[in-house]
Formats: sequence, C-alpha cells, structure tokens
Amino acid sequence: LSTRASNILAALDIPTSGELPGVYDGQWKGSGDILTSTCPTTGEVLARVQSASPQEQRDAISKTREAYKVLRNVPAPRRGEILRQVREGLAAKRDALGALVSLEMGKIKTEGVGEVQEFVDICDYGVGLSRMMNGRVVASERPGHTILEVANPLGVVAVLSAFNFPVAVYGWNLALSFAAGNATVWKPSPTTSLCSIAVTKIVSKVLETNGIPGAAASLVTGGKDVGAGIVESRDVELVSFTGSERVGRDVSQEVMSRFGKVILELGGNNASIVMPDADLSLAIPAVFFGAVGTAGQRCTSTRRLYLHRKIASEVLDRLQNLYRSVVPGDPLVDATLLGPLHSAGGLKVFADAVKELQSSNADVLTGGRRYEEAPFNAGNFVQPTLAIPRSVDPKSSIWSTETFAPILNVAIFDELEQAIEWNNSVPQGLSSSLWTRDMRNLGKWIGPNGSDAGIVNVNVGTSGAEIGAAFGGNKSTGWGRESGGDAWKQYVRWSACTINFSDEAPLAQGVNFSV
Ligand code: UN1
Repeated sequence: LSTRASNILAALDIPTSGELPGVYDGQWKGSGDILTSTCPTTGEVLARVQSASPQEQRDAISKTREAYKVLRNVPAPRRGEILRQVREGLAAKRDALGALVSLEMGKIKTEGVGEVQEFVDICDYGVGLSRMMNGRVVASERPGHTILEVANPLGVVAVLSAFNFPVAVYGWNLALSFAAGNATVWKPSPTTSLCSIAVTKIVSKVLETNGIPGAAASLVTGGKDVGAGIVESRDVELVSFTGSERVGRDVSQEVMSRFGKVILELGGNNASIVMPDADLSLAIPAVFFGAVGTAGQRCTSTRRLYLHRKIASEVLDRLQNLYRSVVPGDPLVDATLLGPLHSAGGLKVFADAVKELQSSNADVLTGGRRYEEAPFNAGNFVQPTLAIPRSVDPKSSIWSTETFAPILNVAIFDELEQAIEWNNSVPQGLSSSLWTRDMRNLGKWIGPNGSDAGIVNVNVGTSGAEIGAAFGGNKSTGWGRESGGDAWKQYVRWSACTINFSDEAPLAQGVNFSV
C-alpha cells in the first residue's frame, strides 16, 4: 500500500493489510464475495473487503430489528444526545475521513471534507429534531373527544447509497432515522466500502459507549444480491435508495409489492438558465463548478446550460477559457480542481456520450477525450466537455439522459418561457438554477409556471445544497425527500388517536346506530 493510503487508513483505525471484514451488526465479520476497493486516481488496490454472505445479510437484519426494540424505548432527546456524540466523533476525524473519500471515490479533498461536514451538519440537525418531532392535537367534532397525531418509529430503515456521496447521503438518513428511533442497516456502493467501514467504526464506538447495541447502525457491504436481499426483506419497513433510475424502478416495485415504504433519490439532469441581466461574474464560475466540480458526478451536477442569445457568445467564451485552464490532478493535492471519474464504467459512459454528440454533429467546443498520458492513464481522468448539440429537442436522448460525467450541453434561447419549457421537458426533476437580477423572472421561475424540479435556485448553482431544506427531486428522480424540511416525517409511522374522555360514545358525522 502506498504511504499516503496507509496514513489515511491508519488515521481512521482501518488495518492496512489482510482482508477487511465488511459486515457489522454488533460484531465485525464477512464471509461473502471479496470486494476490491480501487483508487480511481492511481489504480492502486486500497483494500480487499469481505462482503456479506446471504446468511450474514439475513442475520444482520435480525440483529438490526432487535436493536430497534431497544432504541424505540430510548427517549428521543437521549437519541439526540447520542447523535451529538456521533457528530463529535465525525468532526474529530473530518480531515482523515475527507481524505479517504477523496482517495476512494476520487472527488477533490475539499469536497471530500465538505461531505463529512454535511454529515456533521445533519447530526446537528438531528440533535435539534430529537426534541421537535412534534405531533398535533386536533379539534374533534364530538364532545369530550380529542384527536392526537402521534409519531412512533417505523422499525428497520435500509439505506442503499451510491458511490458519489459515500458518506453524506448515509448521514442524512442515519441522523433522521436514528432521531426517530429506527435502527438502520446500510448497504453502501460496493466500490466505496472503505468509506462505509470508516464511518461505521466511528458510529459504532459511540453506540457502544452509550450502551446501545451496535446493530442500531448496521453495515452490510456487498453487491446486487446483498442489496436485493435487503430490499425484499419484510423486516425492513423503509428502503431509502440513491442511484440510477433503472435500479430505482426495480427497488420501488419490489418494496411496493410488499407494501413497504420507499424513498428514492434517482437521476438528475439539471439545467442552469442564464438571463441577459444576470451578473455573469457570479454565473460563469457557478456553472463551471456545477458542471466540472466532482467531475460531473453529483446527482445535482449541471448537465444543461440554457443561455439567452444576448449573452451567449460572451458566456461561452469565458466558460471555454475556464474549461481550458483546468488541468487534471491528484484529488488529494490542494490545488487540484479536476479529479478522476470514480470507475472504468464511468469512462465508458463518458466515451459513449461523446460519441453520440459527435455522430449527431454536435459542436464540441472543448474536451471530449480521456487523458491518456502518464500519470493520468493510470486513473479515470477525462476532459470536461462543453458541447452545443445540433438539436435543441429536450426529448432527444442527448438532452433527456443523465450522463454521470463532466459533459455540459448548451442551447440558446430568446424568451425565458422557452428556457423553462426546456428545463421541464426532461424526465428528471432534481435541481435547476436561474441567473437573473429581475424580480419578474424570479417570480415566474419559482411559481406554478416555473421549474418543476425539487430544487429551484436563483443566482445559486444547481449543486451544493445545504442540509436545512428537504433534498430531492420530482418525476423520474423519484419524488423522494431527504435531510431537512419535513423529510423526517417519512421515518415515522403516524397514528391518529381519537380519545374519548366523556361518558357518551357518539359516532362521527352524526351517524345513529342505536337499537
Ligand atoms: C448527490 O449527488 O447524491 O446538493 C447528493 C449537493 C450535495 C448532495 C448531493 N449537498 O450537491
């Protein structure tokens, strides 16, 4: 193992030799298939992880269920106090964990650390929430009656997370789920198992210190079969899935078929619209970050850019300058802005999308190639790509497909209404962003005739949301909401309790049923 990889792992108490157990349900184990963790920057094998066997996956769910029975009797504010300690545990390892995200996923260090910060932030939120998961008292139409809306925990929540946010998205779910009194079983992406092991070590230590069974936050690494076993399990009340529309469809159908609950965070195909009155000195760097940041591998990455005709050529010139100035580099080095794609699969997605642009006679302004010279050929580095497709038809596959790579397609419009129509004409509905100084545009954008996405920003790019508002998207993005806002309400079962304090037992709606 390289020295820098060893140092990062050692700082997180992860052994640097031998096979690592990738299952935790109070105890570390793993006797299923071996998962290989590969550094996307250098191709170095970082670890070999023992994933869950089918039996271990089932055992982990039973252990998680038992832990739930303990957790549901722990007062919510006490659960909040435990989350506060998780927050402290994460903050103490912020730098090392951020570096591990960068090492294993490939995003640049500041974004790796940012992702850990996002987990810290949602823990803070969960601490507050633990004293605020309020129900309601409803006025009854019957004398001497009161109606309460009561929130109780659901049971077992499964979190199936993606490679691109190997820490934060689990954090959103864990914090809300734990505050609400559920036990959680986490099935991370098979290519970011080290991140999940490091996080689980931090969380389990806190649980142990507080006398809570470790299976209150279980970890089950593995591939498709392990995921399918969890999704099918009737012992899992809620499945929170982040990933592709294709897999999300299967997950939701499976969970629905057993009447479980599901939260989906699927594809994003996010657009930025730049009006002629926009402050371009803000808009251009934001579009650049949205499209090139994380090498285009956020659900919220900017994939479509709609420019008003009046400013189009200026924006394109300035953007191209930024695109040409960005050089690939080691994501762990501070000055690097462009890291690798996470996997070889990503390279193919990128190459296929570029081929489609070329064969449809798009104008590829810059980019389009993989970096093939050393040392970049050892990793999955591609050029950020800016293209003007020939057709502006949002239904065509170039515009309507989420391509998880740094490719930004541009079209030019004359009226805001046209741009909004394009914005809304794709299947996905995660994030969107309008650049303008004109209040009237803002009103159109956020109102009923405006963007149909779950995230509708003004003078803020499509990516990089804070945890305070509910995060998620509409349409084929799956309608799920996670992190802030009212998202916590999905992690509880609501009971409507009508209570009769009187000496009569009248029926509602004045129904008479006396003999
Ligand atoms: C994701 O890409 O799955 O808004 C999550 C953002 C981040 C979360 C992205 N806070 O870009």
